[in-house]
Amino acid sequence: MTIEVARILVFFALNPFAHAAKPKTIVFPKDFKWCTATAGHQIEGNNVHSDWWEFEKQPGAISGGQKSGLAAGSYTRVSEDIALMKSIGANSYRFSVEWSRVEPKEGVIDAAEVKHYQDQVLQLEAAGIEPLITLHHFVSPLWFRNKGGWEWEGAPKAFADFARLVRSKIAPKARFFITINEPMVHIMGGYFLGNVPPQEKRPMQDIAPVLIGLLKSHAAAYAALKEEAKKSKTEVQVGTANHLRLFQAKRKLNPVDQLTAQILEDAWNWAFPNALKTGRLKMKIPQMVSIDVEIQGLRGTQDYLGINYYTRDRIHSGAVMRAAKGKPKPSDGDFLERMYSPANWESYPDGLEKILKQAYRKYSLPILITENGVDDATDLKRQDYLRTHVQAVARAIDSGVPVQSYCHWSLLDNFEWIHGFGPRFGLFEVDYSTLNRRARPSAELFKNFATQNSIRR
Ligand code: IFM
Repeated sequence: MTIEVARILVFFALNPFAHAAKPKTIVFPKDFKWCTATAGHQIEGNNVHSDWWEFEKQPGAISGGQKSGLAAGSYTRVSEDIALMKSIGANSYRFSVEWSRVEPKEGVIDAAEVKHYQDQVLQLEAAGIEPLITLHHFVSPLWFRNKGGWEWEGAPKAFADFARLVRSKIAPKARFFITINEPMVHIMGGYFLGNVPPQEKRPMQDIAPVLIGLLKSHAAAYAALKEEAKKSKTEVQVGTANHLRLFQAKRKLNPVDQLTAQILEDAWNWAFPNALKTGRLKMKIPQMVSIDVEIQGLRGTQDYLGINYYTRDRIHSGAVMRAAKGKPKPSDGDFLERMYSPANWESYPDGLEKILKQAYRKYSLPILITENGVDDATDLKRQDYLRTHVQAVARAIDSGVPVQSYCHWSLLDNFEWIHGFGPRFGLFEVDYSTLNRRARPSAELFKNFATQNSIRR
């Protein structure tokens, strides 16, 4: 480089007006995936062989005594839902294959259900929509839960067999798989808070065997998917979808709040993907949990990092301590409850940009945004939420983070777990009395981004 060229470069780098010359539009990579996301139990209906179906029968399990029932009726509306995706320019769809439908009893495969999902995959492929397939999205077959779930010694093999079947019989060309959705949400809800199946309230230290079983099952499914792909000389990318939150000190300069935020971030956000990177599960929250264990076959079992991002948490150390002891003050707002209540989630798009950059620094892996969205029946908040979060993704990409896809949660309104049908996450509204779908204005906005493959900053 000549001195003259270097001088010009330095001039532009330092010149405060150089920003004005920056393009106002960020273009996404040409093979970027614009995706919508759902999960079987939340949309299909009649998931009768699952632990959630059983759980919902208990009075008080779900807000207002609701049940998933027909959900959004998607099981019988596959073509209609694919047409909705097509109408908004989506070129990828994240959905789950319900294990309890395909294997309603241990070792018994339901051929009609296999065919159902095969058809769904074929229809997606014919529509030019790439499947991103989740194998476990909070829901297990009832028989699996009764055997002991992730703690059952047969869990890794059973889950790997299911993974193998999905790749070989249902989606032999699918390139992207998510083994487990939101492992930390799943485990904390089911085994610490105890408000979802299997409804256990254990001391935090005693979640260790479940986490270990889950990690072993993930590793076994990863290996099975890779083997299947190798047999058919195809490629497959496998990872997990992690619910990552931005943890920040509530009192910015308070060192105890800062430390608490850091401890929670390490345990909640990173312990799981770190384990997939290193093969070692390490989790430490003083006086609550201390795990440090090596897991065979786990190291290097993520080809990309899947991120579900919704919000940030402002951490007040006192409130966290009280919540952990189960004695929150009314003024605290229960920190853990809040994590499970989408109605209270703050829109904080800068958090997504920060998390993307941080995740890339940590793992140097491609990133898939596997969920992002907001509960909003009016759609007024959603339009702003969608625009500002896609802008945050664009900024991250512009600064060099290899984000490959953006999945909006959700394609359509659906059964939001313990909150029932109250929350509305859909780009398409569902009228639950008719199961008719209607586009919200955000659907048009999504379409603009997807078809132009760009956004104004
Ligand atoms: O609906 C859920 C989804 O199942 C997992 N991630 C968060 C979403 C909104 O709460």
